[in-house]
Amino acid sequence: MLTPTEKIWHNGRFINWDDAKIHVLAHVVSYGSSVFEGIRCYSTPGGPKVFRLREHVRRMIDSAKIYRMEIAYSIEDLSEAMLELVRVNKLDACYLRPIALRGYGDIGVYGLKNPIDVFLACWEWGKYLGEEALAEGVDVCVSSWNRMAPNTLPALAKAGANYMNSQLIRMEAAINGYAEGIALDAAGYVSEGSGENIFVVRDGRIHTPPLGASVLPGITRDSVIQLARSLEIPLVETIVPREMLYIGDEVFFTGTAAEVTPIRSIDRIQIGTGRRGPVTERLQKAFFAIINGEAPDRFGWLTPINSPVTA
Ligand code: PPE
Repeated sequence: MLTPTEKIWHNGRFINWDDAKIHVLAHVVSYGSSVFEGIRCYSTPGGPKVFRLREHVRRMIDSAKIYRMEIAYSIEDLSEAMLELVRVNKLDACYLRPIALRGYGDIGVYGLKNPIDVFLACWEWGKYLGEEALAEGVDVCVSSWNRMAPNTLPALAKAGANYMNSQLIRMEAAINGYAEGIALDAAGYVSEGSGENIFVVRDGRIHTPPLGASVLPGITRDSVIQLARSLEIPLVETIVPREMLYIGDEVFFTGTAAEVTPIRSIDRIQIGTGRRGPVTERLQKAFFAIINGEAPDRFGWLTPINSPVTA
């Protein structure tokens, strides 16, 4: 479970973990009006380094913009504050959770008059789908719940409200004995997991649903796309029919929490050989070598916690 750290950043200053509270009538509690991020800081021989900090902060600002939330801090301000947060809490490897929410003020759906509160928290966090999952793969199902239809809840925004849909997917999967559920989009094509993007490998070619398939524009997804290109593994962003999952040679999830996790069965149908496949393994190795500081950071993905943030 969550191990508290000493400090949480709130609107520009550090407060104690236990003081990071909001009022029950804050807008977000009734109406789900928050945007947030999940970011990992990795331990490397060169000290703790944050993975793709700028891209995560940018996505949070984008999410806020979609919801007309004015965040009083720039990408640089928030990036700097997050590096300081990790330093202040004296953490090495950790997970960072910035959240912007509509706070306490008016009551009612409108919300534009309510203040925007920004909190940045971090804590130590292990593997998401289990330690074994990265090597062995996970057993998952196709969810009976679809992802949000276009023009309902915007999928490109990482908003708290979207995670009500994720919860339905995740709870149903868990109760039925699966590690995770894969949701289809409103048209019935593959979208993503409750908290991961998805990739299908067939005949040496990688397929992943496009942003129009109600997916979160995952930063790990983008990293894997960059890695595949540099390793010259063919990759296409394309509509993926459900049944393509079952006949894939390899299927895997990507996400900040899940990193690159192989899938060994879907709806109790074995995927490929029923274990991590060679393409997944190559991408995993390349990914972990960079984040663990064993290979050069050739894409500029890592920010040391002591480095000044530049615009
Ligand atoms: N889709 C969804 C719905 C999602 O929540 C995530 C991240 C991704 C794709 C992958 O995006 P990225 O992390 O940028 O590669 N899910 C975060 C939250 C999980 C949670 O349980 O909370 C995460 O992985 O940190």
